[in-house]
Amino acid sequence: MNAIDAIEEKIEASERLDFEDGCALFLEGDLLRLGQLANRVRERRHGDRTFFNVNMRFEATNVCEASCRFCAFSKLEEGSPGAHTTTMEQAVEALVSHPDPRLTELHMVNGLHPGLPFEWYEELLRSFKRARPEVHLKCFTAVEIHYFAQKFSMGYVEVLERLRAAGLGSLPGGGAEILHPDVRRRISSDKADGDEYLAVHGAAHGIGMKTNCTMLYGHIETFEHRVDHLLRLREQQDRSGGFQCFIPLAFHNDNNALQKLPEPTAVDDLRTIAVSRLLLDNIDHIKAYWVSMGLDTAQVALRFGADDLDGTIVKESIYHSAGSTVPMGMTREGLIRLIREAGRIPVERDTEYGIVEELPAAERPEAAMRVRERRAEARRLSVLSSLSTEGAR
Ligand code: V47
Repeated sequence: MNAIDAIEEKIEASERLDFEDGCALFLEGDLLRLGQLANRVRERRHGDRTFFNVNMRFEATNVCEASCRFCAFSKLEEGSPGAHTTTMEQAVEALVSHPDPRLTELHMVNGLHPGLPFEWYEELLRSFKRARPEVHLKCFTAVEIHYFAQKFSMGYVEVLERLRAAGLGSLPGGGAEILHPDVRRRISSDKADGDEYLAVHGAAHGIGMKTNCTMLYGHIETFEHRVDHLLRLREQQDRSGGFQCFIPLAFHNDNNALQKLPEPTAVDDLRTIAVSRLLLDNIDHIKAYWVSMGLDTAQVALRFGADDLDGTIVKESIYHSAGSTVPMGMTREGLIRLIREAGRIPVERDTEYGIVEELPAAERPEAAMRVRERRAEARRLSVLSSLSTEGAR
């Protein structure tokens, strides 16, 4: 029996896969067979249901003390060209002027700004909540929480409790990069290390706060590092149980110190989604983040183990600074269409996977529009959405 046959038997018996299995899947697995296995597990959990949300991104500041080699978004110092820190008024305006009354989530990630007091972040959250109390605030990566704890001499739980009292709902998964110290030291040496990233999530789970987790792949790491990363997340989930969703993030190589490296291809994206679904047997959702892998690959990923596409976003900065050419945002209708054309059932969710609306499946998924027509439609819808955003300002 070859390695993949043995792994299939384990999957059929719902047995946990180990490090060697993970490496074999990356190195030996035929892509379509891998996709079938992951799809089986995905359908066991979720059937055809595929999740998305109406959300927006916001970055309060791109001033950052850390110097991650993959990052094209941060500016090291206040006052340097392109450095930006929001005012409270601008932040509230961005939320209030969001054109969609169905908005359920604000996802905020920031640089590690050396000059802002902790109270500034508390006031920012309170201002968001006053403006639109119904919107869930998924804000601050574990790296930011660790930075606050060090800078303001607090424990993780104290930081999280104070932010929660000001309106924080959950933590996004950013900042995981590659947890293995040999890689992390080389790409992001001056921020929370892998154990600290996991400890922040453990602290959040300990006080009943949900979080997501990520992996930045396709740069200097090996497949073994990826498997090691996934297993570290799985062990943390065994300990603390609060990860809702895993999001593999494909490296983008524009405007950063790693720009000589090629970017991962669609085959690598699909393989990574599939292996993640198979190894992470204790995390409910695998997200094909359409900004990171592109609309087309994200749609195919819905047959390779992914059950979530993330959301409408409106205006994304991290990937667009690093060369992404996907639209800045998608309309709700555009996401529904992508999901339906993959033959899946669109389910609009809130941040914590509460159901907002379960939509009917397409009547004839086999009559899907041709790819080019669909792309043109998605672009048209996203232009319409940016026009209506501007109109609302
Ligand atoms: O932490 C930065 C990554 C992350 C690059 O929790 C890059 O639902 C590729 O975490 N190429 C931020 N990746 C985004 C993120 C995220 C996205 C969507 C959903 C969720 C969620 C979380 O983006 C960073 C970093 O790992 N990143 N630069 C780059 N050049």
